[in-house]
Amino acid sequence: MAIAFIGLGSNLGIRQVQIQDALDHLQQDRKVKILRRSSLYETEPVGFRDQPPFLNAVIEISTQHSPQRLLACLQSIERRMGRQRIFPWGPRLIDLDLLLYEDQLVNQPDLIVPHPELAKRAFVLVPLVEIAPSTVHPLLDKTVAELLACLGDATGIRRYRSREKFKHG
Ligand code: PH2
Ligand code: MG
Ligand code: MG
Repeated sequence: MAIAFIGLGSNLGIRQVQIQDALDHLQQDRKVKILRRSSLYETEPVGFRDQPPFLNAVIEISTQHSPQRLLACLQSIERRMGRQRIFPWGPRLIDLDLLLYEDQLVNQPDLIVPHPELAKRAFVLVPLVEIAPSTVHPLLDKTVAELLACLGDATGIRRYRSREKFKHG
């Protein structure tokens, strides 16, 4: 069993329903167990700014899938949920990103772990720190709480639904 962290994002349609649907899909996978989930955060778009605000969350899972297999599962859920790649960094119904997988480093054309943007993105670090502050980034050798402190600027992130409410729907 490996511990992994997954980032969820949505900025089209009924965002909260999409995030919950993605979690339901993941839960149906016998090789994935969701251990913890963060609150839902409403976040200003980063990168391409002229698009609707996102809902973001992070979950911690234990899994028997390899990183590559887990990526394939996440992409399959995105496809089944009808995600279309409009353009990179553009609006999306659902985005499932593999952020961390144990302390493994993966560097392949279709998969880089830890997620290369992890340390730069408050919309990932804030929910990640909420559920697992002492997790160490295996390349930067800092905890995610330290990375968030280094980033300094967590403006544009607000709690949308607390962890408890999110959990029970
Ligand atoms: N995802 C992106 C680009 N920009 N901005 C926010 N706030 N949240 C996201 O999930 C996000 C983004 C590309 O994956
Ligand atoms: Mg993403
Ligand atoms: Mg993605």
